[in-house]
Amino acid sequence: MAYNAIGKRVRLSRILRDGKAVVFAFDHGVEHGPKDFPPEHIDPRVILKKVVDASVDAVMLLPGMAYLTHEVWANKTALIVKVTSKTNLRPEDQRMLQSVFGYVEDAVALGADAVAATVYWGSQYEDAMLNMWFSVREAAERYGLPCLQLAYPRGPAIKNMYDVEIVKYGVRAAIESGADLIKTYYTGSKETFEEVVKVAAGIPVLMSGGPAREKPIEFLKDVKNVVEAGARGVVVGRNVFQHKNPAGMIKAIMSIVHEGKEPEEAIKYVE
Ligand code: FBP
Repeated sequence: MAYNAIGKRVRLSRILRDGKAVVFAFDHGVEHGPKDFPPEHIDPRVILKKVVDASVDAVMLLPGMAYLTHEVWANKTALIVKVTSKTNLRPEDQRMLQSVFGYVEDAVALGADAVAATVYWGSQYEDAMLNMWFSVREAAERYGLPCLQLAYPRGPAIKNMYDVEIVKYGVRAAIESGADLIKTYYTGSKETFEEVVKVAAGIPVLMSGGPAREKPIEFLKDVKNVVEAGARGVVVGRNVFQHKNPAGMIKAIMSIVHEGKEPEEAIKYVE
């Protein structure tokens, strides 16, 4: 086996320690702006310390954020460096495109365990996003870094991006484009998500968190459903950093993903 194949395997196992993972996504400052963060979390180190101390499996950060906060996460959790992004300040017709936001070499230099890049399948800019994805993947392959694809079906022809057939299409495209890990939308039920996991054909699928739910128990039920459907975990941001008890939310999610707890038991971490 080539050196880089070993490297990929070693790094993946640092993220999926028991085959599953809870990843804290914290790239929203660029995609949504600082308005996403409650005042107590405007200093990124504060929220990152809370989730790292709660033993989250990995954090997903843009390169500059990984640099800025390294004292908080280094040697305590796995690191996924996301190298694509966009702002919502762009003209609306260009928001279906992410741009280069760093390089695989930056991820390597920062000590990352994986790189992440978004593809908006179905976007009018799909071609540009695929060029970006394949250049990220090519470099990551050379360094033995696993590639997480945020496989998000979005575009003018997509009426409902949570529709199971649409999500399955994105997941199929993700595996055919060489993703090592796939982050995608919850399709609303365990049964439909089972279909999504089947389409991934063994490539680990992680549920994307989505906007913060009014009732956290509802989010925990979604987590339970996807794990029972065969997902390997979740990549969650807003449902954690917009909750008044982020550490408790991480522990609750971890207890479902890693220990198989029921949502009604898990919610006790935040009550
Ligand atoms: P959430 O759990 O907050 O949804 O985070 C996941 C994520 O994909 C982030 O990585 C990303 O910044 C954001 O959601 C994108 O949000 P939107 O759905 O508004 O594009």
